[in-house]
Amino acid sequence: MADQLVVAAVLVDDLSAPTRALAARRTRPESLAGRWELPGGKVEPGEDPVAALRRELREELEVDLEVGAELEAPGSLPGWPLTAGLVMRVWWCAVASGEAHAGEAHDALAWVDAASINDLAWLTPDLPVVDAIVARLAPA
Ligand code: 523
Repeated sequence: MADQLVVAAVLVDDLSAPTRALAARRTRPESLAGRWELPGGKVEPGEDPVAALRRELREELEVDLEVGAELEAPGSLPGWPLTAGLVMRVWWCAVASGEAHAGEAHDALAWVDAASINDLAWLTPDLPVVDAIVARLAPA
């Protein structure tokens, strides 16, 4: 069976010169509660991945996105591997309208810079993505 695609946003303060990215702390399931993630979720059958990204961020954080370039996974991988059977694609994004608010899926949000991003307890599969982000954030 093909991998289930998950999409996530690196929501930054400024797409052309990012210094801060938004981390979100999960409320569920219990095994992931309290861990930080790049916000996103599963692509539904037949759904365009970027449309899914817009839908997830609207549902979870009440923001409309400006979607920038994809954060390419290393090598020839089609995306960032999560757990078995799940692969994640990630896009640089900015807020086009709205202000990010934690809804039911999250209980805290944090805008983190290169110096503080690794202070958070990230979901393990997000760690390689965080490394790639840090490498591209300008000092705040
Ligand atoms: N991850 C993950 N990192 C990350 C996201 C957005 C998701 O490791 N940045 C994992 C966590 C879950 C799976 O991908 O095991 C699906 O993400 P989830 O639960 O946020 O997707 P939803 O909200 O679409 O899931 P359902 O409510 O179950 O449909």
